[in-house]
Parts: sequence; structure tokens; C-alpha cells
Amino acid sequence: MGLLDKINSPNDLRKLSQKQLDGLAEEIRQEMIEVVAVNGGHLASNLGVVELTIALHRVFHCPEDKIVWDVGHQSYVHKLLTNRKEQFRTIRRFHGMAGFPKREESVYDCFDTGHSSTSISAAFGFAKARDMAKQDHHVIAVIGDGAMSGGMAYEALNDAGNSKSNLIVVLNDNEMFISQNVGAMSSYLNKIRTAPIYDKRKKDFENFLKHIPGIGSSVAKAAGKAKDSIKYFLVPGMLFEELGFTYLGPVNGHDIPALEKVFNQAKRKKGPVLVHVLTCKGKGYEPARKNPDIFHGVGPFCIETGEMNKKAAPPTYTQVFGETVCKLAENDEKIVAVTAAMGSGTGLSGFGKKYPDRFFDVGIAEQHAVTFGAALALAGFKPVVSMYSTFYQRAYDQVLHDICLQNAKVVLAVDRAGIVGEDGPTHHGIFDISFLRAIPNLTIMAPKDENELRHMLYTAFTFENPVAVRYPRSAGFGVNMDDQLQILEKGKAELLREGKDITLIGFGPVVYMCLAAAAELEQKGIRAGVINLRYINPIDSELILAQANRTGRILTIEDHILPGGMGSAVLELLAGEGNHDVKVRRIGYDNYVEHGKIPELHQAYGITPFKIIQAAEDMLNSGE
Ligand SMILES: Cc1ncc(C[n+]2csc(CCOP(=O)(O)OP(=O)(O)O)c2C)c(N)n1
Repeated sequence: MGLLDKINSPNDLRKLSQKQLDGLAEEIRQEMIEVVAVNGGHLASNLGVVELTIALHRVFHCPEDKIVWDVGHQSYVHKLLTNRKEQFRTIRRFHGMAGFPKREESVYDCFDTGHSSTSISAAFGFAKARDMAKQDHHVIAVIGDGAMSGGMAYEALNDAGNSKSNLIVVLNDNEMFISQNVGAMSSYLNKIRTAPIYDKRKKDFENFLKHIPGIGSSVAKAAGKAKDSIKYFLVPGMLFEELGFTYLGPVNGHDIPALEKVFNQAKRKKGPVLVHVLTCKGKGYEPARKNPDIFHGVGPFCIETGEMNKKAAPPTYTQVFGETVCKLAENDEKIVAVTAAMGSGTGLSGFGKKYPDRFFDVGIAEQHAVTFGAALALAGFKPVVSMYSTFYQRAYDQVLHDICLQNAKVVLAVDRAGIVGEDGPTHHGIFDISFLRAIPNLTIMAPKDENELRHMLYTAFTFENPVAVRYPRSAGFGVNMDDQLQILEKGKAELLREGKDITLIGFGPVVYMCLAAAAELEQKGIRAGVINLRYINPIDSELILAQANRTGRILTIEDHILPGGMGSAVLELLAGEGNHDVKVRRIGYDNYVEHGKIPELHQAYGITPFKIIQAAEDMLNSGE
């Protein structure tokens, strides 16, 4: 029986010797490597927080004390130590354990996370609630140096630093976001990391003062008392002190006794405290340590070699996006690209290498990325801002107020639109049509395949208004790529198949599901038309109305939530035209979608040709 088997709750950790703790850390790393090699997951971040998590759970008493994990992708060790090791093998699988903290999964998860930079706000909320309820437990936010680049983190530091509430922020500094860190805060943290430790500098400074003839020793004494002012000169962590936090550290995040010492110190302090912990992303597994970006979020891989188990597949939409933008930028030096800490995730690394002066990675700062892009456009550049659909949720006002209200010509690349798989409900991109469709001036497109994506990007740069292009996470269909890029007429859909009995409307790659369903319906004697919508805003009212009148039935399908989605746009169009005789059904999601593989989820939630066929037959049979 291993040591991990003996840990049923964090209490059991306190019974172990230092030697046993080292052994436990090794077992935890082994378990995570084995499981992630099969299920995929956030390996490098979790390998870096093993000792940190053990120390936190030895010093603090959860669930009374509350730990909020920022982003939450680094909560695997926490899950293993909080009575979930049996389920751990199901992590990220359909109906299995979530890859992020989940309140419904355990009392030890006090706050659901997935999007970055929320932890200090949430922890401060818990701290205030505790104070009002006259309780006295501890609240701890664990935030990475990457997440610390997000605006919300600063808003929360600003608010919490001005309060007297006890709150502990653990800054887990591993010098990496997903890729290399960016921004002034990272440079600042780097200065702290490389500065000689405070005590030594303080002693050197006092010695120096003492040796000033005559006045030296009295100045040194006075300076010793005025600790704050000496500290000001000597402690780079003063930025946090100035914000109202007691700064502790930096401390080696792989040294459990040192961590316990500093956490106990933090526990005794009054008011907000920031503990600066230095960790190594990927620690304990050489391939992850060498390539922490690749092993940040990784698919199944071979443990011995660290090689990914990738089958040959057509290029992903993301890759096609990155290559196309690079190509377009060759002939147009005004094209610039902006991303929010997702250079490789959005396929823009190649662009960044080829055009370093025209590429802007602004950190985990979606709001800033969008407004920054608006100004670039107003100043005459042609920015493409590329982010995941789910993270555009962060920047809604900036899209509306800074880009669209001013009609700034920005191309918004909405990557990971639709469900994204194992990351689950915090990451599925199933709301963007609803929230973008309401914004005047914004053209919205979705390609049916990777070839059409290229034409859409080319087209988007020719418009005099902002454009959003949404495309999914998956590989393309492997279709032929046209040599010549074309402009796709604004607001025009593509009629792929004439129908008589029903019209199927798809937006994005689900169009191919419509085509497959139509072919099968044909076998059953049902003539289904298929429209590749291509555009919402403006929507092709002419074609839709003509086909609606011709077939009398419309079935829409979208990889998106139903309220406000593409089907809703079609309903609005028909209702607006006073056309109430056409029967309409919509296929899409009506709630949050859990985690699992994309095909598995499509099957479970009915985004399939089979479901289209069933719905079409039902409409016809029920006399609709
Ligand atoms: C709002 C938001 N934007 C982007 C992401 C994607 N993302 C997940 S983790 C991560 C980097 C986090 O870096 P850090 O906080 O340093 O954590 P580490 O993995 O290095 O421990 C990013 C950009 C996100 N989860 N939320």
C-alpha cells in the first residue's frame, strides 16, 4: 500500500514525517503523469504545485479554511488529497471527475473556476462573509503569475489591500503563463526572484551605515527601527506592501518545511498577506519541465518518450486561421495580430515569429486586448484579435463600446466556438452568437469548413465594419483548399441543396451534418434542402424566406445554446415578416454542457445527423 492510499483527508497528511512527505510527493507526481498520459490534462502546472498543495493542506484546515484555486487547472493535487483519489482516473472523462474545482464534487472545492484571475475577488468575498458572520477561519487564494496579469486580479488587490480583512494570497510564480510570461508584472517578479534575499541585504545595508564615521551606528539604529523605510529600499516586494499587503517571500515552492513556515507566519499576520512562492512548472517529469507550454494542456502521450499520441489528421481550424493571417499579412503590412496569452492556442505563434513587431501578446487581459485592438484600427491598422469564444465573454463591453459603437474595423477571430471537449462548461464556446448578435455594426460569420474559413478571413479584411468569424476547436474535414481566395458576398448564404419538404439551416461545420441528414432523408422519400448560412448580421433573409415558403418547414442546427442563437435569428426573421405559417424547430443546447470528448458530447446532446433526421421526420409525421 502506497502513502497516497493512506491519505483519505488532509488530516492524514499531518501524520507523515518529512521523509514520508517526500515519498508522497513522488507518488502524486507518478499518479498524475500516468492518468494525464491517458486522459490528457493540465500536467505541467500540477507537477509544479505538489509540495505547495501538501504544505497548504498541512497548515490550513480545509474545508473550514477555504482555498480558492485560480483558473483551477492546477487543482489535481488538491483533488488527490481531498478524498477523491478513486475517481481521479476518470478526470476529464464524460461523467467523470472535472478537470477544475467543482463545488458539487466536493466540500473541499469552495469555488468553481476555469477562467483566469478570479481567485482574489472570490477569496476576498469569502473573507468578508466570514468577518460579517464573526467566524475566524482562513481564506487563501492561490494565483499563478500568469493569472496575476489579468485585470480582475488588480481590481481585487486594490479592494482587498485597502481592507483590514485577513486574507492570504499565494502567488505561485513559475515564470510561465501557458507559454513564456509577458508584461511588466512578470519583469517585476523576475527582479524579486533574482534579488539577494531580504535579510542578507538588510544586514549589508546596516553594516554599510555603521561604517559611516561618526554618525554611522546611530543612523543604523534609527534605520533598524524604521523598518518600513529600510524595507522600502531593500524589498522588491514593496509594490504589494504599498497596496496594503504584507509581502512574505520569495520562498522555494518545493521545500515543504520552508512553505509551512511561511504559511504559519501568514496565518499569524493581521490583514491581507501575499506569499510569493517560486515553483518549477513541470517539475519531476523531464519532458514537461523542458516543454512546459506543450505540457500545460496536453492530450494523451507516451510516458517514456513524452511524444503525443497524435493520429495524422487534417489541419485544425486554428492552424488554418494562423496560416491564412500570415499569408494575408505578407501582402498587407497594416495587418497586425493581438492575443491574450494564447499565442499558440490561437495559432498565432507563427505570425509572432514572422512579424514580431506586428504581434501583440497582452497577457491574460481580454478586455485590454479588445480595446487595444480598437485603437489600432482607428489609427489605420488592420488588427485581428484572436481569442477563444469563452474568453470573449470577458470583453463584451469592449467589443460593444470600444469596437462596434465606433465602427472600428477589427477582425475578431472567435476560436473554440462550440463545445471544446474535456475542459467542460467553463470553456465551451456556446454563447458567442447570442451575445454578439445583439451588437449593431458587427458582421458575424461561421465557415462550414476550413477552406471557407480562409475565404472568410480574406473577406473580413475587406469590410468597412468590425467582423467576427467563429470556428471550432476541431480538425477540419480535409477538404481541398482553393488556390484563389475570394470575397464571400456580405449577408449571402449558400444554398447547397434544394428542398421540397423541409429546409435544414446550419451555421458552421454542422452544415455537413445537415448534408448527411439530407442524403439519408432522401432515401426515405423526404426532400430536404440545406442552407449553409455563412452570415448572421446581416442574415440572408431573401434566401431563408424563399426556402421557408417553398418547403413550409425549417429545422436549424447549431453548436450553440438555443436562446439568442442562430435558430432564434431565423425565428425573429420569420416573425418579423409576419410569416407564421412556416413551422420551425431548432437543435442546439438548452443548458450548460458538461465535459467529455466532443463527439461523445455531440451524441449525448443530440448534435448529430441522426437527431436532425429524427426531428425532420417528426415534423413531417406530426403534420407540422
Ligand atoms: C480569462 C482567461 N483567459 C485565458 C485563459 C487560458 N489560460 C488558462 S491557464 C493560462 C495561463 C495561466 O498561467 P499561470 O496563472 O501562471 O498558471 P500556471 O499554469 O503557469 O501555473 C491561460 C492563459 C483562461 N483560463 N481564462
